[in-house]
Amino acid sequence: MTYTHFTVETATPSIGAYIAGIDLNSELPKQAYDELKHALATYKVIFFRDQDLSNKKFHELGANMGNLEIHEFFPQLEEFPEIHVIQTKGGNTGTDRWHTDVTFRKEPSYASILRAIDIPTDGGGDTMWLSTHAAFEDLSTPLKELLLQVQGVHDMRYGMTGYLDTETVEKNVAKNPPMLHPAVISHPITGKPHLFINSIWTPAINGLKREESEALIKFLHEHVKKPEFQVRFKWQKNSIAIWDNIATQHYAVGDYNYPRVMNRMIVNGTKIEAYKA
Ligand SMILES: O=C(O)CCC(=O)C(=O)O
Ligand SMILES: [Fe+2]
Repeated sequence: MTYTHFTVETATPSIGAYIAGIDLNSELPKQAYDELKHALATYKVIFFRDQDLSNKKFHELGANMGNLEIHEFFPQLEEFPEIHVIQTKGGNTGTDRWHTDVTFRKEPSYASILRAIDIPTDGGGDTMWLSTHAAFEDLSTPLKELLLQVQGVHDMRYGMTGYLDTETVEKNVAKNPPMLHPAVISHPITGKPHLFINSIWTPAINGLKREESEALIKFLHEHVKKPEFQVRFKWQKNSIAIWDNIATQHYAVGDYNYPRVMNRMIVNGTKIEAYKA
């Protein structure tokens, strides 16, 4: 596709693109957002620099990308409850693990929009993403064929234990019981296969013997870490990243000691279907 509302510079062959020549403060036609959605589906994560937006304009960006969710337990702006405030001090944040967000839901969120409000002054606090399509394509044919036949277990308790108190974990698990998703999903827009197993929420593969499941899960959690599948983004004030949640995994690098503040919006869920070879 030729983009008419902005320029695109590819970050890596697998994933990521820098979008420039667009001012998100201006009144943009629907076509500009259609192009952004196309770029998002193509590059899986898109990056913007120097977008000095009011909360209203930031919210407008989100609303134009899709239906926004209000998250159960993240603090939010009073005026725009869909804008969540994520404050972390580095170290053991819980998001310093490769993951796809909320895969314990039947319909995990489709996209996330993150903007830097206050970032470490001495470097640190980058975010990384990987393409679950590239990770799948890199596997051998027999292993691909096995994965196409099985489902992953997605369990909130697995991801939250050790990060939240037992009462909070159990309250949330009661509302979100463990869920099965195909180990390889078909992307709802591109139709491409994506590995759908992640290290925060997926403790097991259904249908295998326990030892087989443990060995394969361990292998897959390591496999996705290949640098060839990844991109790393260094934040600046007024940087924005939009990622396709179900086409990627991400990792918030915890190498800082600073009250890092981000705003986040989430575009609501999308139906997950198995990839049919
Ligand atoms: O803080 C970040 O860079 C990303 C944290 C994260 O995992 C998320 O926002 O879903
Ligand atoms: Fe996340």
